[in-house]
Amino acid sequence: MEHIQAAVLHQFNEPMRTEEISIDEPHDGEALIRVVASGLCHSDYSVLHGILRSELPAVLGHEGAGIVEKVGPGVTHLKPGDHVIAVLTPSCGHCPMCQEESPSLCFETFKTMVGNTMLDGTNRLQLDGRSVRQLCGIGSFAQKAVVPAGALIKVDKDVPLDKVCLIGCGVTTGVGAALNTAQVKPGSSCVVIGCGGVGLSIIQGCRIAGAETIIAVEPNVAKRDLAMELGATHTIDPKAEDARKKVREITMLGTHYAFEAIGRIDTVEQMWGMIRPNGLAVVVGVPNPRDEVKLRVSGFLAQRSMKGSAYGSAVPTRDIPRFVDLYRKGELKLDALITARIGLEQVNEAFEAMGRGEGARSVIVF
Ligand code: PAD
Ligand code: ZN
Repeated sequence: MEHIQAAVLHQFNEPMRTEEISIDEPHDGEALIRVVASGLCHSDYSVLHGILRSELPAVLGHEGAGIVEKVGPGVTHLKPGDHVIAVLTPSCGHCPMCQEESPSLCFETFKTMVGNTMLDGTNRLQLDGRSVRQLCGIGSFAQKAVVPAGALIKVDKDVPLDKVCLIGCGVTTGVGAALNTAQVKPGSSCVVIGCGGVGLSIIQGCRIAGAETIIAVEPNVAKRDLAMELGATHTIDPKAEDARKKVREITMLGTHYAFEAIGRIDTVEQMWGMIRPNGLAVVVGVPNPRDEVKLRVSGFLAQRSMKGSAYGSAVPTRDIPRFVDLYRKGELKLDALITARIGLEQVNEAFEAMGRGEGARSVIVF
């Protein structure tokens, strides 16, 4: 057991406290990593505010990259010194979803993402004798983390971990939603509602797929500009204009694809009126999971469809190296997504800025 600094959430809607906690050795099928960098995602924000629930105390953070320090028994694909990106699915390989090659829906994810524990239901972090949860089985707002080894994907040592950490969640969620979930076709039209780290990654995925029209809907002007830089062809300020009407003006029939990347019910419902007959609306944002959406049935009669996207329908062993490669080729722009680099003790301020809709991605660099 050793001692590390971590940002610990004790109460919903209260700031996290940066304090010393203890971390155990990795158990069977786990690895201990030194966290090099971690992005801040809106899903952390939702836990912070009790919209997504977790047992507390907990260490949040699930968009991390680091260096392996120790591996537990039975781990053969990693060794100390390996550079890794932590991903949102442990890809157990034997549940029905993994067998169907849908590891983003791996049954074990319910332990790591809902329970915020390791796969055996326990945790490797303690504070004053109490067990501390790790968000998504990761908990990257800490100097070190024990993570299920299946959720660690090795990357080459020359890729900057303080950039590719974004591939751990937001980028894979966004690019994957366009390339895997929607399978955006060349020449098609897309609208993306919400241009934070996830929405801007969807825009990049649509551009990489060869979409001709990419409309970004976002109230923050700096992020509308960033959307244009990253591949959008049009932008809409939903505070100044009726976004649905404007999408219809640009595309006549509506778009082939729409993506919601905020996590609001009203914008999920709004997408339905933005897509054309045969169009596909993709729910990427995560509202309160108990909420319900209302869709007019006429949309179904025109063969419109709506589907969800979990972690960009990613197959991490295939997609993480693919996205790292796209970054290296300059096709996937990560540097532009990072609007602040911060220390662990600035994590609360950075989430306040996220709450105000400012900045694309903040990254904690250890
Ligand atoms: P973010 O807070 O960085 O970005 C949200 C953006 O939406 C901000 O730029 C806001 O300004 C903008 N916005 C707010 N209101 C409106 C509006 N009415 N119309 C248009 N834009 C608006 O969040 P993020 O990019 O980190 O995450 C976005 C969502 O994706 C969030 O709900 C998060 O929980 C979810 C997510 N889903 C998965 C998944 O697997 N499906 C994974 C990771 C994150
Ligand atoms: Zn996330």
